[in-house]
Amino acid sequence: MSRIIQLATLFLMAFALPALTACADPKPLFVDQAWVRLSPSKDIPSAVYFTIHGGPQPVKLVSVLTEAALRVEMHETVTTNGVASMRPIKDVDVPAGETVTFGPNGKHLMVWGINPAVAATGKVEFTMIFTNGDRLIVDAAVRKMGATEGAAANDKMGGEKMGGEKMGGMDHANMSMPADNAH
Ligand SMILES: [Cu+2]
Repeated sequence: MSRIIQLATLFLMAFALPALTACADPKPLFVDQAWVRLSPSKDIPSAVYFTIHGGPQPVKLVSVLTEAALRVEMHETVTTNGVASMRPIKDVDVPAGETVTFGPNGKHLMVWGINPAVAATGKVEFTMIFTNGDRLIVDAAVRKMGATEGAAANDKMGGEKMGGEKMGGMDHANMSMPADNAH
């Protein structure tokens, strides 16, 4: 009987020890809550939002790649006098242990030419490259633009106002638009 208990104890230790070790490590750099606001037209780029959780050391996000689209750019929306304009950004600082949000009316990815066959699977895979050498594979959930999805997205963003549902007619090429239609 005592032998069985010993074995059981060994078993528990074998499973418990790795878990304890993992707890002692600082949290790694990771990305979650990634989603694509899929453009209804192939002439208008889609926007991608996500949250970066900083790891033990400060890094920069320097590049985002995907095989499922023609082009990806990192953008930042800045609102001045009620008019939002976007500019491409080269990299994004991710301080150690802090959260950086890519969200509506702020930083976002602008993605041109998402392969419709990939979008139809409900997710698009991105590779995010950081200055520490990390290459994180991130699946972004596809949401088509529309009232229902917009409301759901709103909930997920903590009720933050999103003006994006009406952006169908937006001309993205001039990189400037009313705040109401901003990303
Ligand atoms: Cu943009």
